[in-house]
Amino acid sequence: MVKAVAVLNSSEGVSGTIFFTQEAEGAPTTVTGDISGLKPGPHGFHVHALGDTTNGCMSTGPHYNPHGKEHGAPDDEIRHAGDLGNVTVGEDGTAKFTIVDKQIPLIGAQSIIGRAVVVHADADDLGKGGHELSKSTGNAGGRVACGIIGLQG
Ligand SMILES: [Cu+2]
Ligand SMILES: [Zn+2]
Repeated sequence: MVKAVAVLNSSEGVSGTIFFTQEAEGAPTTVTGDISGLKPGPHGFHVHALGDTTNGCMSTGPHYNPHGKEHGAPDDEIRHAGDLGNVTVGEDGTAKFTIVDKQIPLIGAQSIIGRAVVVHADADDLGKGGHELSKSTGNAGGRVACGIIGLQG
């Protein structure tokens, strides 16, 4: 089994830790997260292409997209590999979630190790909002927190 972790950093008071596990090559990856300090409601949650935070979350690049597809929902055939949809934040400003996904391996050529997870200010419209940004970012607003995905022992 391969394990990874991302500790979220934020200039807007958001904190959290995201854990990733993959049992073997070709198996789905399980993502478990705990985030606090967000406004209640849905927030876009993605793997972005780069593990570069030299300019905060802005320098993590676009959504991880090794297959050159348009933005979509996690269950869509047409989606970026990094499209993990939304996490839902409760009235207390916290979210606890588990996501199982087949397009974000920790093992192999398309590993997400060294890339970044990003939490957005607003809901991801999953490509269906009709906004000019829907097919690229889901129009999910600013990048309020991010963390580099690193190997864990
Ligand atoms: Cu994003
Ligand atoms: Zn996307």
